[in-house]
Amino acid sequence: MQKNALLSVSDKSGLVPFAKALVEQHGYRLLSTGGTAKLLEQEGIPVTEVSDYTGFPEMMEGRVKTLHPKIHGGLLARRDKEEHMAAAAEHGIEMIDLVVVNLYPFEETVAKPDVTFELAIENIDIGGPSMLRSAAKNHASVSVVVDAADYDRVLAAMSDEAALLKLRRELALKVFQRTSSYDGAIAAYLEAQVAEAPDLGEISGIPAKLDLRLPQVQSLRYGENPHQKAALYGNFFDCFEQLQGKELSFNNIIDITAATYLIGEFQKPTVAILKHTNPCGVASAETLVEAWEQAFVTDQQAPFGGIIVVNQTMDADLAAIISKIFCEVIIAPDFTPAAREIFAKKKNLRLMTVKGSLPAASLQEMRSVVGGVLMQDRDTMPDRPSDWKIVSKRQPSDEEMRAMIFGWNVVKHVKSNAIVYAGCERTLGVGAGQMSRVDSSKIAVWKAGEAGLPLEGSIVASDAFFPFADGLIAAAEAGAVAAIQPGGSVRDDEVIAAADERNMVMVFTGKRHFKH
Ligand code: 93A
Repeated sequence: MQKNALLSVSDKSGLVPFAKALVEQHGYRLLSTGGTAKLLEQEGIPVTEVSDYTGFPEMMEGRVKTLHPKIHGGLLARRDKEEHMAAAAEHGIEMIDLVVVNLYPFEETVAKPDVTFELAIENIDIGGPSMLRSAAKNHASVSVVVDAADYDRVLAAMSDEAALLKLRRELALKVFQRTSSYDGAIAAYLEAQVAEAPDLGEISGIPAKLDLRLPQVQSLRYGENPHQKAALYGNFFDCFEQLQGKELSFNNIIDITAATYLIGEFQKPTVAILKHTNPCGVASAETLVEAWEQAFVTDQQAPFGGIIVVNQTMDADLAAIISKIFCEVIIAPDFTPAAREIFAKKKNLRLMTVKGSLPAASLQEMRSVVGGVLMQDRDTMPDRPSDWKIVSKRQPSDEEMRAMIFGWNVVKHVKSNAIVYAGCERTLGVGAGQMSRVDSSKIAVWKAGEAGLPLEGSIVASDAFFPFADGLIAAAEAGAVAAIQPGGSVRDDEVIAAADERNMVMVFTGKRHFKH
């Protein structure tokens, strides 16, 4: 009787000599799917296309090639059962004695960094595993080869009936091992996709399901207050290294996070001093020492017990100045050995370095709420001055523009309602966390007054729109000559008119930066 072998492989290595031997030495007729048949034809090996045998073309972009009763009947029919053989004869189904299949390269596909979900799905092989399973189930009569390394063993066993039967059982086992690991890889990929699936497809990185299995990395002495127990979870210490000082407190960790995000806005040498997550003084300059002087004068009291963050290696010059002040934490990309030596005398002072860039996890932030957590993308979408609109009659000078960019970068990091008065790359007064925007403005003006910093010629930055003209008028009276705000109030016209009357510049950013 004519023996049939079905060959359908994605990885075609070693196939040609194997196929040749099947035909020439063992008298097989070969059935093959499109790509495999093409290769065999090119090599002059006689082959029948599965589509010619079944009478059905390969269709749906190859999704349906071998899923046909003439294939699966030929693989699954029990040769020892009359009824099976009669059904096969009735439907023109020939027996298939040997199946050689390896699968669409799913694992290799999803291992590529740029793989799309669609490509991964298309690489889920359906017909191949179906044939492998049919043949493996019927290994009493069918040899099934899923691994090219077995080609020679199969050929060798063909002349020995007992050896072939024994080998078939082993080959069947290999099939189920392979299909189960293949399905395992698909399941693992989909599991990761489901976990990462954007909720409603709107915000990237916001998972449909949150599985917070973060390890506890440090139990903290206490929480926000001494009577509250607390611990730190996750990868905080992948991002920061503590060089010296007392153990970090719960509040320190929150402040370090706020300080790191704030300093990330600036490229020029910049110093920021924070207290309770709010910046009290920020300045950029040619050197850190100059930046420090300007940041510090904004608020000379608040830094006591506060956090200082810089964006360049801190040297001994600045270390000598800062070491005279009592602060809780200093954060820098690095410290020179001389700076380290100065700070070493202050045993309790916590020195932190930032290790590389922040992990992807920090692109989102979480807050606990009754019965759960809220997650959102961090407010990191860049603000491009080229997207801003100058809505006033007067155009800003270069210096005013620089001051507005600076003020806008700071106000983003101040608790709402947030008002920042700034000069060219330095804060002059900060008003944070008030229930009314006008009150925040009043506090900022008062703070500037306390610091002896005149606001004449300053700019004012507001994290959300001025709902009425009163806030803007108050800023103008305090000395501001330009205002930067998102815009979008129903009374924008009145606010712009008030700016024009006072010859002020007004910039609408189109984007607000609430920080609740
Ligand atoms: O798309 S499939 O799941 N549908 C099928 O009916 C089918 N039959 C065989 N994939 C199918 N195959 C797979 O095609 C095999 O497992 C093999 O990996 C590949 C060989 O295709 P070609 O011979 O065209 O290169």
